[in-house]
Amino acid sequence: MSDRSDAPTSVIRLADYRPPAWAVAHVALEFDLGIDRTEVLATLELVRQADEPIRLDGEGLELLELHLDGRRLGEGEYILANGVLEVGVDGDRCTLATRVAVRPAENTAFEGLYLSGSRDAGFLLTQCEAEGFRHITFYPDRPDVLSTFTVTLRADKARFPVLLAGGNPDGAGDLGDGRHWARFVDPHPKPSYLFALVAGRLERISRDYTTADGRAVALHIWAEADVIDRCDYAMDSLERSMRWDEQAYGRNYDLDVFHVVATHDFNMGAMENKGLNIFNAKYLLADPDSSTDDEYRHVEAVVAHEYFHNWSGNRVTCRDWFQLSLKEGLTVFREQSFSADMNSAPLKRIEDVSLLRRAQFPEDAGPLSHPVRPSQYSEINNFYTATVYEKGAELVRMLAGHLGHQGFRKGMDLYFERHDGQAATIEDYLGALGDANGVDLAPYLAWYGQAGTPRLSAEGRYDEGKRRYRLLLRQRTPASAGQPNKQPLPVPVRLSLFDASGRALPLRLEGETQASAVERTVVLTGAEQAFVFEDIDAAPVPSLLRGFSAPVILECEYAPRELALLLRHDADGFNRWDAGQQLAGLAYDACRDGEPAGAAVAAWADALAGLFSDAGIDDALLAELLTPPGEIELVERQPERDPERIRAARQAMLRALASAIGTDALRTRYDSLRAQASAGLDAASQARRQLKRRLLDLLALVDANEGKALAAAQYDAAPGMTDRLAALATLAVTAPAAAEAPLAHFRERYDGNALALDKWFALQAQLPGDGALARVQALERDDAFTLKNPNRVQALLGTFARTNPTGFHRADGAAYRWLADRLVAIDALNPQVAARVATAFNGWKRLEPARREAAHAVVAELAGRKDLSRDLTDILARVAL
Ligand code: 0A1
Ligand code: ZN
Repeated sequence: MSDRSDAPTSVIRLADYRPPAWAVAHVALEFDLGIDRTEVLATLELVRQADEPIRLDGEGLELLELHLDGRRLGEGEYILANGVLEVGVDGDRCTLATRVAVRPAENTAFEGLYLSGSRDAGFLLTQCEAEGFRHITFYPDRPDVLSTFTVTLRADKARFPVLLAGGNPDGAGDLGDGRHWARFVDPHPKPSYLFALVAGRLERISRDYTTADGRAVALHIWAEADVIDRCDYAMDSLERSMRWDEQAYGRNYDLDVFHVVATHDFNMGAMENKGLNIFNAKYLLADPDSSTDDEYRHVEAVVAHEYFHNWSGNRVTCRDWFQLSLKEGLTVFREQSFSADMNSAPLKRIEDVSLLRRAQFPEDAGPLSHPVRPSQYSEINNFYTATVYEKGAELVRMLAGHLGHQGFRKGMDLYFERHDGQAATIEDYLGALGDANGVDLAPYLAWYGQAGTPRLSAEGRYDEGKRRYRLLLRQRTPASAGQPNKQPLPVPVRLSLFDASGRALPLRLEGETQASAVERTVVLTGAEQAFVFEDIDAAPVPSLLRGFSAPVILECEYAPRELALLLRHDADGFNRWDAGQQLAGLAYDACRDGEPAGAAVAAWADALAGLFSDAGIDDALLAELLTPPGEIELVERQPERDPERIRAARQAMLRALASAIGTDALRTRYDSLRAQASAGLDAASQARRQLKRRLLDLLALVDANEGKALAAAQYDAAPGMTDRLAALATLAVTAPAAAEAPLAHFRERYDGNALALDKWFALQAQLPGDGALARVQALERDDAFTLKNPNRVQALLGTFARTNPTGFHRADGAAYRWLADRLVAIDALNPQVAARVATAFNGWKRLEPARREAAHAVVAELAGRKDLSRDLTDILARVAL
């Protein structure tokens, strides 16, 4: 567990980076595994790099023995203090061996070696990123120390029949005393954070795979017996990922075996340990009866993400944790491209940008704002953020856009070739991409160092006499903590111009002899720049930032009819949707200001009503178009946040939409979709379910009685989880009393299915209104609730605090006080989870005064405590600022 905050917390700075004083040429690890006590013998072959003593990190370890070149060292021959073991050595090479004991069953923080599940039936596993390895043995626990590993596991054969570690198998056998052993050798040098082992009673599914370069690989997915039949989709996803990485990036897998393991006890989504990926069961298991369509897509995406790390992260790793986005932003981008290829590309883009706006923009606008490459941290676990991951992926996307498809591939090839087996930096990455293409990408480095979301303003002026259209682009990034003055960044703006009939115009910039295309990218490099387009016959409507070509907030004063035109005609699926979102924003403003019959509302609702009857539009895209920005994104549209008002205005605009389409039309379409209901996973079936859900919500909003009847019937007849959960959610919002029986039915039907129960908790945690807190408190008393399981905590507390604005931000502050109390309790068990839930306080400064005061009192009180973990203290200290 992390230090309590009364221990001195130190700030780590990028500027202080120094290469390691000792390298590890090889490490041999021997484990004698037990649930209560495990002994670890680590033999390190060390090679001097600088004139300094050997310093090894170690936390919570009981040191049993220490040997230097075969000689046991006594006290006085080493120093052990503040989590560092220091040994002075004369020569340039030595062998240092430590034997330590650790206590897996007591490890509730799930960092290092821990127990998943019960003492009797559970299994042992490890989590080492970012600094978990130091909880297993003494080691230079930093990503720029790469070594080959030999790992020997010994354990009771009946209790731990399966023994796994990363690398190729290198022998196994009986020890004769009821115990057995297995050895693994990993020939690829890796840092300690990629080490993993798993031991226990697990079942497996397997598949043979042959790489493009001819290597036979055994793929194994391991899970506990009761869920092993839910791993097939993950196996299919793994195979698709491996093939795709060969084709898209020329990357082959590089060991003889690849293991994937599912656990219900995991702090994050999954972990890319070399040759032994470990997954939160939430992102590995899938079956139609208990998983939604969204969850299937997430399984595919996370399996791909972890697999892609084998090159972007493992073969080329990070020099230090400031470079985290080097592997995470790049791997998210690779996964996004893969998912776009496997599914609908525009829908994937819409999903990813929505996530960026919902999670990263608010993070970047509040006190936790930080650059994609932070310059300092006090707890690295708190930097696995939407900024490092999602904004980081957007930066890679801009670089890829700048170089073009082939140029980017050439650059990636050079990056992997040049830095294979190394720990690299963002500069190395930009250098390789640039060198392969003969261009200088250094200007993009500023994106990595500057926090905050740039505002891009666009102003068009048409000159009828000269038949010219002048587009003036300006950028400005608001000040953020520690960065009062921001510099201009290179902002690629992909654009088209549309005439009044919705035709995209050929584009010729001033000074050019010929129009090149109807879409092109201009790059704004300074604070402001004008782009003049020639031969334009009438004032055009610009479609800007197509495909979301840069992670900025666009400020452009469109008339509602201009957005309606884009919504109807834009060929860029993303921008078409985004025009609808912008128009919805205007409609929302009108509803908030008490004008639900205003022109903007009519423009939005009528445009969508027109699309609704357009047979050519895809069901899934239509479902997205019919969904205005959520309550959390809408917060950005007012200076002070009052969740009740936001919700009421959003509901009013949805009613206007339903009446513009007409309830008869909604009902007819809903009925026809219901008649086609199936459990099929094909895109068309998924799209129908998504649209059906939107229609059910709209119908229920207009007529609660009808909504109640339809939702209840849909729940009873649902062929799979997507329809079932959607019906239950609508019912619970529309007719709480009528939802009681189905909720109880669901609870009983899925008793023992942890992931389905998480959805049951999460659904109820989202129900709006004053009764929300009492409901959540009652759910805490359910037998299935526990603060020890991260998924359960996220499902109930995390969902409530992050996605239930009217419930969490109730005016009397009671939910803030309750959450503070729980944070203290969670922190004593699992600091990482407590810290993540605490980020829900991020936006407190933007609340209206009464709520702001209540939130501040709670945050300040918590931040002043001295008995909390470093993880939680770090978040609170920054949020309280
Ligand atoms: N590298 C993993 C995510 C991860 C990060 C930290 C963890 O423990 C603190 C665990 C997993 C990924 O990107 O999938
Ligand atoms: Zn990752």
